[in-house]
Amino acid sequence: MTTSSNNSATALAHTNIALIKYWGKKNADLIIPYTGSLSLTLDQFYTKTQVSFDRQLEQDTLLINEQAVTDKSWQRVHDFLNLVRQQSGITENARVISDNHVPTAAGLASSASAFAALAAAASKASGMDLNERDLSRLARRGSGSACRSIYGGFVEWQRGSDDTDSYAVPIENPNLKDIRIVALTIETHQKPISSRQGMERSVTTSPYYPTWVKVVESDLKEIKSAISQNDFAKFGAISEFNAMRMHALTLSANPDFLYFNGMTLDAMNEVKRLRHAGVECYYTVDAGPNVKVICQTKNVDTIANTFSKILGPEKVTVAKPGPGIKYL
Ligand code: 2P0
Repeated sequence: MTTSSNNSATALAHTNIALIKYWGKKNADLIIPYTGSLSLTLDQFYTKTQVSFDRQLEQDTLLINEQAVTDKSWQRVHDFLNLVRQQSGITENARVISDNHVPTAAGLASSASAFAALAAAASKASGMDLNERDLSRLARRGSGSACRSIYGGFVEWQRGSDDTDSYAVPIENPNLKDIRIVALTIETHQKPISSRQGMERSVTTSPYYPTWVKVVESDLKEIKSAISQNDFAKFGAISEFNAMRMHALTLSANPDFLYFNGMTLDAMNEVKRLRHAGVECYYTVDAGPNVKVICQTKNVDTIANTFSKILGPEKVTVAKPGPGIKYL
């Protein structure tokens, strides 16, 4: 008979920032996207999760940063564990202990690192020995962007068409190595509309959605060529306009919605001002008001200092490319 200690595993996953955004599901149950996407895994921000299957537990339990969680986050984790139980044949409930080193203040989403770490720890604790591709497929079922956090560096999520062929792959031998992301905290409050709801509304009501699906195809192709040619200007420009194309899907939805606030626009203008002054940098924005500045090492101090003066140094975090999943 197995004991709980044999059914325990701990994994660590870093978060990622999308340069070509994922925005819209073709299949919401399986989380199959309409388009591919491309991201950079970041070094500083990660989630460490321990999963222990234990037959003495009456239900799954979830502790995040030492706080017991029983709300809809618990439900989402419970649903995910059911999937792991179904795939592995294990029947025990699980104790999940998660430490999130993705400060809300950094304005980065934690669901990518959270579900990547959960997928790795839960699958291992259940006795499954998944390869990276199958781990990416499993993480995708928790949160789409999590499938990219299995790998370090530049990662492409190939949209595929069903559960078997929708997974992330690392970009092999990228020539574009000298990348830094300066994460700016504009606001730490919960967003008014979740990514999940926002995507669905964009898909079902924006008249521009079919065009988005078309342009992402070419944006992906072009950004991969910029990465292989070490063309930072092209890389930054594509990242910036792809993000704006995504946000155009919120403005054109019905009812419309917007993740930016006034400070988001100010920060975007400041990035443009710096760029015109010869400090090469570009912006990207996810489903929230926070701005991430894309730059190279040579300009990172100038950019971080400029925004530290505007926002305060505690609102400015510099990140580098980070590693893929690790078991502890
Ligand atoms: C991305 N975002 O590619 C895009 C860009 C936000 C903006 O993936 O519904 O938490 O769990 O699959 O992955 C955020 O959405 O969504 C996201 P679900 P997820 O990173």
